[in-house]
Amino acid sequence: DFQHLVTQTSEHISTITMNRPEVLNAFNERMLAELNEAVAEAAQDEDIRCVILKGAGRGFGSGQDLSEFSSADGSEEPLEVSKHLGKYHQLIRTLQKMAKPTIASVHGVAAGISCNITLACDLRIAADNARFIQAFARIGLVPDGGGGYFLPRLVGIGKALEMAMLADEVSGPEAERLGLVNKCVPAAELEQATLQVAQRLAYGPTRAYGLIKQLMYQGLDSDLASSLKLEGELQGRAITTEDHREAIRAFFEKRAPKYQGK
Ligand code: T3D
Repeated sequence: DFQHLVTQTSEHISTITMNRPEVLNAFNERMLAELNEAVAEAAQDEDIRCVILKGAGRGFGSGQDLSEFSSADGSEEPLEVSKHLGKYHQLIRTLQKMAKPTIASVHGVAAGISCNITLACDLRIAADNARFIQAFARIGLVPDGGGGYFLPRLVGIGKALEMAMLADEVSGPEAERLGLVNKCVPAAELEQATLQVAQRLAYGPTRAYGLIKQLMYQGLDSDLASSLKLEGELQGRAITTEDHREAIRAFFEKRAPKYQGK
């Protein structure tokens, strides 16, 4: 049983809600451990074909709980920090590697590492009241949780440096203009808008989505020759899936395909 998360699964969609609203869902050690567990479970479960990550209460998340900060007890050894960070890194890697789509549904504040966890999801849907803050420089730190990797790739190096150094808030509409989020909707419509996208994905060709993730994320770090080689390998796998065969049958039968995620 989770103390700081609410998880719910229906129609192949797992919704994981961070639930420490009194501190804007700041990460204490327990919530981080629970999120690692919940995300790993969702990654393994073949019945789950899409994962939504969101926050309870007033916002998505306020980053590391400052009362449990590595330096709060005076221990500032680099090893201590890396031990702590390692658990965030595990989360980021699981989100990126899981062979199914992930969506961050963001309302209110997404600060510090909470902001960067949204960047590690495949899609971001934001409410117009969203506030993305690279809060790290405000407390003399560098963006962690994959911020140095995802942020410049999403918004370009100039904007990434501005967000990281000035640490100003970026609103939902501005985040949409920057390409930081896929879509910005009125706050009252966020839940429905997220669900609509999640449902499309959850009833889509899940195996292909997993391979698409691999192709795109590996493509970020490779040259054209390597990417073309990888695409050949992955297409070889996609073409043998039951969902691909079903799509071809459906095309000739002039009907919508019924994907099983197999
Ligand atoms: O080794 C390592 O761990 C390195 C890892 C680093 C990862 C990081 O994430 S570093 C960045 C950590 N986060 C921050 O620095 C953000 C701190 N919070 C804020 O700047 C503001 O709270 C916000 C801009 C996020 C939101 O402002 P606002 O005015 O909407 O809300 P608020 O009133 O400041 O916060 C509401 C409550 O949540 C408040 O408690 P209270 O006064 O009602 O009892 C506030 O203290 C609490 N809270 C907010 N953020 C955190 C927090 N408590 C603990 N940790 C927080 N991060």
